[in-house]
Amino acid sequence: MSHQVDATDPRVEALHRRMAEHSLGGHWQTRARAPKLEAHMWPWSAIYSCLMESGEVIQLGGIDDAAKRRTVQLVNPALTEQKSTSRTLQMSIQLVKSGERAECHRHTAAALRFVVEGDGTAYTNVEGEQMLMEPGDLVLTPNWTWHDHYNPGKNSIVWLDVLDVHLTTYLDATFHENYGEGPAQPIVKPDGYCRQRLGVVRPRTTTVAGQTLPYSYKWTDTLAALKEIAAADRRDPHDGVLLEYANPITGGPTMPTIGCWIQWLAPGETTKGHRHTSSTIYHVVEGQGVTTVGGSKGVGEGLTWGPRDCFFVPGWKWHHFRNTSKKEPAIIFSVTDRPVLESLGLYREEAE
Ligand code: GTQ
Ligand code: FE2
Repeated sequence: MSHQVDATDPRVEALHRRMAEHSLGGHWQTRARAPKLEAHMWPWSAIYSCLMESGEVIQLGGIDDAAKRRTVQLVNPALTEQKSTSRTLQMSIQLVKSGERAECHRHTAAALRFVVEGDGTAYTNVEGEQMLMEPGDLVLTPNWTWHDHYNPGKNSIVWLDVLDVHLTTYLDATFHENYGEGPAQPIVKPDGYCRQRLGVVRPRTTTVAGQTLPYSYKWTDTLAALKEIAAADRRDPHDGVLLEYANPITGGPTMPTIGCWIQWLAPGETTKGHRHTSSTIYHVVEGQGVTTVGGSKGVGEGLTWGPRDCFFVPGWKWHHFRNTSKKEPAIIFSVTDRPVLESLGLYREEAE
């Protein structure tokens, strides 16, 4: 026997009214649901042309200005109010032109940069360490670390920013502080300091502080690992050769809230499908292919991608990859909220 609630019954109406007056509600009453997220593609051509136009039109501002950073944000069509890329993460593309400085601050949102374009002369200063940025490098700016960017070179630099700011905001834990002593913190540690101190071959004096530390992963090391492991044919059925940027101290995820991964699809490779509760934002480093998302196993919407395109795969959607080139590998960088789901006991996966 099923019982329906008749919301037009005057007694039910009266109850609902009285409850609302006291800021109360009934489990049987409807409520707004968060929008369902769909896969989405941001072609690099659109991102890049808007970013270059912003370089002409938007003056990089001081620390208190709206344009204290010059970024173009990837906005999920279902999350336009928050201007958010996924429910948890923000991916944006930042431009720092020759001679420009983005002034020093820190925030509780954790951030990272993945370099797309540049001549290796620009740097981010994280907690006093000069981290030179070459294409493919990954630079971590963990929660509450001071950071400023400077481009002393002749050419512009372009990188991806990823922040967990929507998660910190959801938790009412977003805080921000400007550096009080000028536009930039002094450089007190040379480039490479973090790798000398925390790399896998390191001085015995390294102390394990427990918190996430500033770190920079060089592209030469990442690419060498990808090539070696691809040559050894150590592949994941769902992602090709899939490598995690491990936290050098804990061996765990890149940061507590953001996992960074790099994957390699061999020429012509098609992966098997799977789905998991974490969501992922991808950036193609090189190559071309199709990611099929949604529907049931193997059938869904095809996202066709080429170099530098960015795309989003929501949680719990089946997806698989195909490298459409018969000659060239495809390399894809990605960021995921998987560490959050895992640490809360909410990570779940189904696979073909
Ligand atoms: O470069 O410090 O995309 O604070 C968003 C917030 C970049 C940054 C973003 C930030 C930064
Ligand atoms: Fe920042």
